[in-house]
Amino acid sequence: MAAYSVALVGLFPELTDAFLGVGVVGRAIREQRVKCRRFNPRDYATDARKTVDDRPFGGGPGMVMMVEPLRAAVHDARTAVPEGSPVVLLSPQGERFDQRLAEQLARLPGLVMVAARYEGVDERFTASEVDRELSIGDYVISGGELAALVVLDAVARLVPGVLGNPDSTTAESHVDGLLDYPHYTRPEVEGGSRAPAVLLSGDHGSVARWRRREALGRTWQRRPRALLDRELSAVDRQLLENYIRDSRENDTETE
Ligand code: 9WO
Repeated sequence: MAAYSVALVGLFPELTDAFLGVGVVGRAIREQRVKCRRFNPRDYATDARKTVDDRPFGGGPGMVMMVEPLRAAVHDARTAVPEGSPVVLLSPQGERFDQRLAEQLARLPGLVMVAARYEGVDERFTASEVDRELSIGDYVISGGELAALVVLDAVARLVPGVLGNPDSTTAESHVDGLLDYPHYTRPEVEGGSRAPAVLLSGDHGSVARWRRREALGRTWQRRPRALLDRELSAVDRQLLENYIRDSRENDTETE
């Protein structure tokens, strides 16, 4: 299997080191299922001071990342990834990144991801070099590096062989549009609260039905829109009705 190739373009490559060394992503890199190279626009600055930013035309606070050092870094980054790997700018103005997009990106041979700093990049860089802009959510952070790592993590997990057991992807939040079910471990009673008896029953069918019911119920309570967007099977509808009935009974008991 060819490795999934990622090139990260940004001013603070050392920010990504700890993350790329640990856990599922760290192992994927050690096993060369995912390759990650970094390109620092500062290394491509042409003046003696290594300038990568300048004052915004029109005035105002802060600095803007200049086109040329970024463009030169992206050109080298492109040579490190296969043909057909898009250039992605992490940006609050971008399309919202979600599991569906992660699956779409994981089907490509690789990615170039550009992390901005300061007040952002010159719009002419975006227009000439960037294929798509992605946002991880509507909040202000100081730069694109953390967003690039979020995208890299979500995509790397979907690369074949990265998760040993393919089951463990499908059990998690969002993969089939549902939230995850609740988890419990020892002790059986914690602070007066007992873990659900069904999970200790050893009855795998009942455990699977209970988890499905909880996943449907929590999605209904916390992401009602996500349920409206999908067609439920007869079994799922039954499980959800059962959950809703139970939750209404519990409501009236505490009234
Ligand atoms: C500044 C600002 C000012 C007024 C109103 C909204 C505003 N948003 C921002 C802003 O997010 N500025 C960026 C912060 C400038 C470039 C560096 N920053 C950044 C954020 N890079 N990448 C992100 C980001 C955030 C969420 N998802 C992907 C990338």
